[in-house]
Amino acid sequence: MRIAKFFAVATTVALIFTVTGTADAWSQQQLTLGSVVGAATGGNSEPSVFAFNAETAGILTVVVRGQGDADLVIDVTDSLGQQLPAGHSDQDLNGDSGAEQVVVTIPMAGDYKVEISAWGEGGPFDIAAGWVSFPALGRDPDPDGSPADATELVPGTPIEDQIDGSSGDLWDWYKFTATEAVVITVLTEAAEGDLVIELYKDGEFGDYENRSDQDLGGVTGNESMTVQAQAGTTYYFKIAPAFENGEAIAYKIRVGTM
Ligand SMILES: [Ca+2]
Ligand SMILES: [Ca+2]
Ligand SMILES: [Ca+2]
Repeated sequence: MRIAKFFAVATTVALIFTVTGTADAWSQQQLTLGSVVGAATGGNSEPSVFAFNAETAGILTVVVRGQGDADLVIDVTDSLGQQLPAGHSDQDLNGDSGAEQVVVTIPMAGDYKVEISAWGEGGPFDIAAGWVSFPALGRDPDPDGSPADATELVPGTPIEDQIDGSSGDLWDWYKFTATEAVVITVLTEAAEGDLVIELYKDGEFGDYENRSDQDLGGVTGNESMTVQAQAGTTYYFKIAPAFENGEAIAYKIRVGTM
């Protein structure tokens, strides 16, 4: 009996250590709904991360108020770290750099993250969140709306596609796997609409490595991105509208290597 109890305690302790050890950031806990909770964030690279599981589509509200001078930022992302539309707040409400809030449409059931980070030094804050289940807001996953579903780019094979925010097609993901060390260039052309290309490293889909909004030749949809690719590495390219206004943008994308 005593031995069994000891093992139960030992297992629990082991589980706690396991969970702590695999947390993907400075701290991670479940997002508390309906009440104010105290927490703290480290600097910019040590966010406080709250996990949220949505069982339906709906509306998530997150309110943060700093307890000190920290300049806080809210980011609401999907499980891969992609920021959701309207999921970013660094508004410094009423001139208070620690006062942030968002109202985010959660488009489908799944795991999401709320990250509270800080510019410069972190500090303590209060966080409150509210959830309204709203299944009618749900939509099917966009076929290339996630890096996990990125279309492979092949030299010599241009692809014609479009973005249409009004139908939930907010952006398109592409990828290129370098089999040897090469220089790869990705180009977009669009007769109308303003596009950007963002470059991401595999597994780090929250912050881009590089971004093109050069409007080549004065054409707002014409962009290029050049990468010194390493052998065996996959590079991800997100084609997105420069402005979240829901405008449909038809474009052509191609990749070249040298
Ligand atoms: Ca702020
Ligand atoms: Ca898309
Ligand atoms: Ca552009």
